[in-house]
Amino acid sequence: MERTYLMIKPDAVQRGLIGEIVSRFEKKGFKLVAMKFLRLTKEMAEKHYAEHVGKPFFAGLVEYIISGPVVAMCWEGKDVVTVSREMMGATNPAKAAPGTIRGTFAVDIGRNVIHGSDSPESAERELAIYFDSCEFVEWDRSVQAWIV
Ligand code: FUP
Repeated sequence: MERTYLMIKPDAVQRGLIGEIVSRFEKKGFKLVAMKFLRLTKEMAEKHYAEHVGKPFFAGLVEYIISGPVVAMCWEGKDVVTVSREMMGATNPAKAAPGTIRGTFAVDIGRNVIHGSDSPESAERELAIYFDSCEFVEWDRSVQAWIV
């Protein structure tokens, strides 16, 4: 089954949005298989955002992502990479559709509430930054019975 890496960013944690965001993915029918509350080190942040090294927003992005704790999660399910990005809305919250997570809770691209992997390959790379293989929990969600 496909997996993705989702991260509730420091602005959302500060604003008390953890429950609201987790709830959306639970209700959709995805399965939580790993979860951790942590503050990123600068090294982790630079590894996570390696593709953006050298871009004008890189320093500010790293500063923001290490500014407070985040919720690191692995979610599993059918087409979870694509569907979770649809649920998140566009990277720039000003362009995110109403009702999406960013469309509902954010206005600034530099404070956009949540991260989600953009491909299954990115998901595996990112998950390895945050989790050891023994931290992924195997369990059954009864909801899976009605997903065909
Ligand atoms: P996403 O795949 O949605 O995480 O978006 P990107 O990989 O393109 O960007 C990563 C993060 O960099 C975004 F969450 C927001 C931030 N960013 C900026 O702050 N300014 C920009 O111009 C582009 C991205």
